[in-house]
Amino acid sequence: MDKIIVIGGGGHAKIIINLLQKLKKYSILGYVDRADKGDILGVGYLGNDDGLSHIKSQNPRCHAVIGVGQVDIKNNRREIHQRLVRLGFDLPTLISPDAIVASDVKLGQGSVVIEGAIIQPGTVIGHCAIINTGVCIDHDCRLGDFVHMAPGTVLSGGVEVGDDVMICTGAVVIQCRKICSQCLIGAGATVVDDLTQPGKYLGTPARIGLHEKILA
Ligand code: JB2
Repeated sequence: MDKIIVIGGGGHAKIIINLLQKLKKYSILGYVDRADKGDILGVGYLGNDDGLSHIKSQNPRCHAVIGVGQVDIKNNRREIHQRLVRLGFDLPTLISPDAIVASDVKLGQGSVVIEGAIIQPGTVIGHCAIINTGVCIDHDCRLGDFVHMAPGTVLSGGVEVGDDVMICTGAVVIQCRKICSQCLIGAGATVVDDLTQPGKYLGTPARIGLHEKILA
């Protein structure tokens, strides 16, 4: 069985470990974090990121998964990804056996699809995306890299989402709309227009946040 380590030891890491345990495809060596968070679902702490190079040299074919999640546009998932690639780790695509993913859907390296998510035919998703619990992505959507779709979010058919977009819990995007890179769609928001300017969009219909207007 291939070995894998989990980066991070918080809430998202717990979801990832649960998924790995269901997949029964990898032997989980442990998790790395800035601090020891104790055992997570029976998986132990391996130290901080300084030990990654040693772990890789001892386990040359070990894979890695980013278990650090995201609640804002700014996050360090890209840096973590770069560090892992530099050290030679491969990041597999992980799809929960309890998700429904159409056979022609394309998912980039390091993307994860969590329990209850549904992804319909024709959809293409970049690398290191989080398609979280109960997400619904309809046909022919295009999602960039490092997108996080939080639990219960919905994209209707033909939606395009750029890189580094965070769609917060329960938000909805109607069909064929385009969201540019570096946007955050607030919890429960409804996107009915194309969003062409990076920023935080809130409410129904989703409008750019007051803070972003002042800065613009
Ligand atoms: O560079 C890093 C690093 N940055 C943060 N390397 C390593 N090895 N670990 C890192 N961390 C660790 O990730 C932090 O020390 C912390 O233990 C963990 C983040 O945990 P937290 O529970 O705060 O957030 P999360 O990222 O696991 O989950 C957020 O995003 C998810 C998608 C939460 O808000 C969840 O509710 C959400 N579902």
